[in-house]
Amino acid sequence: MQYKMPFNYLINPGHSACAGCGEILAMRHVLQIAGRNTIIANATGCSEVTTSRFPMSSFKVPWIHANFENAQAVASGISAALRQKGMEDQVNVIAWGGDGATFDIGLGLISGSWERQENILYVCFDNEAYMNTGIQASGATPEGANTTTTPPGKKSTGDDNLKKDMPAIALAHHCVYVATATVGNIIDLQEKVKKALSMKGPKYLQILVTCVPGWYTDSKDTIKVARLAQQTGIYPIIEYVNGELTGAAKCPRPKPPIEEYLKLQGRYKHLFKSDEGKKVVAALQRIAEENVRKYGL
Ligand SMILES: Cc1ncc(C[n+]2csc(CCOP(=O)(O)OP(=O)(O)O)c2C)c(N)n1
Ligand SMILES: [Mg+2]
Repeated sequence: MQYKMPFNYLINPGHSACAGCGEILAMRHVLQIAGRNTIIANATGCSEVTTSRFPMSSFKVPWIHANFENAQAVASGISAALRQKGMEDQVNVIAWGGDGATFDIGLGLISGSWERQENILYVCFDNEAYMNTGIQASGATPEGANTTTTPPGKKSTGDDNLKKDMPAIALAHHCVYVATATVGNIIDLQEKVKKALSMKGPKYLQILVTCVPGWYTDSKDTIKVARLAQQTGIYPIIEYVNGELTGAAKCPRPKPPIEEYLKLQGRYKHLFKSDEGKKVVAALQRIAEENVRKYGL
């Protein structure tokens, strides 16, 4: 039986994402801007398993399951087929996936496609860990975060690796458009999707998406936490067109201290309980200050 839905989203409700999931919110807005003439190749992760449980799908556009590592390679094939049919300018090709799929597992195939300068928008939903499989640390996990593979304890303050600078990796591949956004500013996110899709060539958009169970946040704080990531300077919101910095979201004055961001998230709770932990808080504050200096925030 078909129900008549009272809304017109290209991702229907009825998916199984958590209440307060930042990722599903970002996906919905990317797709609303991209519109119906879009084909999506989706890397395995929460974005996929919450929306496409057989035999159902939340998507109202052509959507293809890819493996964890090869969404961009699937998109390469779609893009080549469209070129062959002379339809390249009529259809948006988007590959998307989580930070694990992007920063780590799929990076080789993303790199090859970028090298070939293919006309694809790659969107990374960055929730800073492998959430779908139970909160394992990825290359996007920030220093100090508690994940199931970086648990804090007597000799550990959580993850002790620095977050990879993925936008810099995209820039090194001469992507025509490279930007970051958060679910804390949907208008900015939408404008970036619009701009990216107006350009021909490889595009990279990285969206910070709050994860309620993985960050141990309250569902009601999803937007607030994402905004604080930008406002504290820890997650710089930047935009590059043809390699030139064209946008950088300014921090408010006075800038909120990093503690305001960290204290809303259980994944950083242990940092406030030991001297070693407080050193990590200070290190994160220094990273935020360095971002402010580097991008003029
Ligand atoms: C080659 C391979 N390794 C591991 C997995 C198991 N796996 C599926 S999704 C996933 C985690 C996804 O993390 P991320 O890309 O960050 O997306 P999120 O779920 O956090 O949105 C893992 C480890 C897999 N499907 N294929
Ligand atoms: Mg993830």
